[in-house]
This record gives sequence, C-alpha cells and structure tokens, in this order.
Amino acid sequence: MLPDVWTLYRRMLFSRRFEEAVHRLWDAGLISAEMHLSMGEEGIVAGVLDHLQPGDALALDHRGTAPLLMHGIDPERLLRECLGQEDGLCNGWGGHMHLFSREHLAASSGIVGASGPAAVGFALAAQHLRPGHLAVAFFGEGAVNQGMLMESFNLAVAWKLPVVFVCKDNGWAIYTPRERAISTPLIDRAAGFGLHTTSVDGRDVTAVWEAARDAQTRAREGRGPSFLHARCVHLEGHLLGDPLVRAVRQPLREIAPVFGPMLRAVTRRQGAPVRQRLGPLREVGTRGNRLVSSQRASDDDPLVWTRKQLTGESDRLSTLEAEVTAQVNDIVARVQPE
Ligand SMILES: Cc1ncc(C[n+]2csc(CCOP(=O)(O)OP(=O)(O)O)c2C)c(N)n1
Ligand SMILES: [Mg+2]
Repeated sequence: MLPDVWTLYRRMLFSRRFEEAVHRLWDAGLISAEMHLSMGEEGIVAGVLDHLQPGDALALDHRGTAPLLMHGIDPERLLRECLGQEDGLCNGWGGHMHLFSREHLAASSGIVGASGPAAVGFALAAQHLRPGHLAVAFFGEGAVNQGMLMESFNLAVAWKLPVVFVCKDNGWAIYTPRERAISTPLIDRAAGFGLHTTSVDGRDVTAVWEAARDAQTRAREGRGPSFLHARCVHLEGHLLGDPLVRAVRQPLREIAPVFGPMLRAVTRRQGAPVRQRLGPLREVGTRGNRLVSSQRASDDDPLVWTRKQLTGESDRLSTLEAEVTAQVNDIVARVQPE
C-alpha cells in the first residue's frame, strides 16, 4: 500500500504556511520570546502522523507546531496560544513550547528529552487501558544524550510498550554538531537497548510513511517499541532570528558592526596567544558555513521533494496551494490583534 501523497502534501503545506505566518508575527514583535519552527521537518511529521488513530498519544519536543496541526488541533487556538491570548490552546500560558491537549492526548515540552518519559507513560496507559493503541515521541538527535530518554528506551523494551521513538536528526543541537557530542551512530545506540530500528531520509515523506507504518503496526500488535531515525534540515536554523544564520545570510549587515571589536580582541597585546584566540573565531566561521551549506537550496526541503511528485497535475496542484494559503490567511486575519 502507498500513501496518498496529495493529502500528505496538503498537510505539510498547511503547516508551512502556518509557520510562515508565525514567522511574520514574530518579526512584527507580536510573539514574545524564542520561537522554534518545524520548517524542514514536515516530511517526517506527515509520514508518521498519517498512521495515528484517535486514542493514540503524542509526546512532543520544542517543535510542536507541525505535529499538533497534523494531529487535528484547531489551528486558530494554536496560533492564539503562540500569541499568548487567553483563548489560546492552553489559555495563553504554554506558549509554543509547552502545548497540551487532553482531548488529543498530546503534550509538548521544552525540556530536551522529556518527550521520552511522556511517551512511555502514554504507552503504559495504552497497554493497560486501550490495547491496540500506541504513543509516538518526537525529539531531536541532541536529546539522545539525555539520561531520561535512555531510561525511556530501556523501560519501553523491558515492558514491551507500544511506543515509537522518532528521532528527527538535523545534525545540530543549537550550534553543537552531532559528531562533537555523540559517540556512536544513533541507530546502533538504540539497537543496543533492544529497540527495533529503521533509518530513513526525512525529506522523503513516502519513505517515512512506510517506515512509520511498520513501526506502528509492531506497536499495535504488541510486538514492542521501535526507533525511527530520520534525517532533516531546519530551514530557519535553530530558532527564529538565529544569529548564525543571519550572519551567513547577510554577512555585511550582521558582521560589520562586530568586526572592529572582534579584531581588537584578537590583536590585543595581553591575554592568551593570538593563535588560541583565533581558534574560536575559526570555529564559528566553520560552523556557520556548514550550517548554511546544509540549509542551502531547495534540495533539503521536504515540500519541494513532495511537490515534484505532483506537478503532473498542475491545475489540481495550484488549486490545492491556493486553498491552503487562503485558509491560513483567514485564520491569521481572525487572530491577529488590531
Ligand atoms: C534539558 C535541557 N537542556 C538544554 C536545553 C536547551 N536547549 C534547547 S533546544 C536544545 C538543542 C536540542 O537539540 P536537538 O535535540 O537536536 O533538537 P533540535 O533543536 O535540533 O530540533 C537545547 C540544548 C533544554 N531546553 N533542555
Ligand atoms: Mg538537532
């Protein structure tokens, strides 16, 4: 069986348009504090969530927008929550990182790795109260050094829980590259706990869909937990306004003002040897380049990948895109403060 790519693309595009609107509202200063988006993860989220059924649970990290939208949360209430409004999903108290819906059995947390224990709790409840149902945990590769996530892997296997751990691996935990912090391939680590493992390209929604179908079937049939590893790129960097992304996209504007003080710091007579002082600067440059080359071009964008499969029916595609854009514009018009 193959997925309905039109439906998956519609969901992915809705999430993208929604987050583009969030981006504009954040730029306008209407959303306070940090904002982490799911842009670039939509292929993973759509492929996994297409298999969820009412009664299944969802434990999320700090990038909860796409999963919640695709899980059926009212987009208007979600946007109101991001804006801190009283009639938001969590009455304006949660913000974008601490979202919760009892009705949808969905919860997110800004504590890296916390989706592991939450999913294990959901899965234990499903095992006892709702056999045939399961829990999904989403987290980044940075979370796999968190003890509580490792404990969750262990208990899930020991208790044969119906849970699917989905690792969205963009290769970065803020500015720490994966290989600086993680000793072994993630898939090996997960296999070491006895988890059933699969690795896919997260840009390819069909590949994710197939891997997620197998993992979720195992869980529903009581055959135990899985670890689904999916590579992706965060198209807007770690968070909105990411300084490193800004510096690489607009070097003159961003770097010029700090260039003088940096040069003075490096050429100062006192202090550590110049070579030592240059080290961190070089490191920032290298990471900036890597970050941007990993973000460059539409090659990394799951929407571009998916859209290519649909261009044969160009009228249908334009209608779908116009409908989705209009839906999101309507929501924004209703929610945006005067
Ligand atoms: C327990 C904990 N430690 C540190 C942080 C700060 N922090 C927020 S996001 C993040 C990086 C997480 O990287 P990853 O899990 O790969 O997710 P990504 O942001 O790449 O999606 C860190 C360290 C936190 N929120 N919680
Ligand atoms: Mg990461």
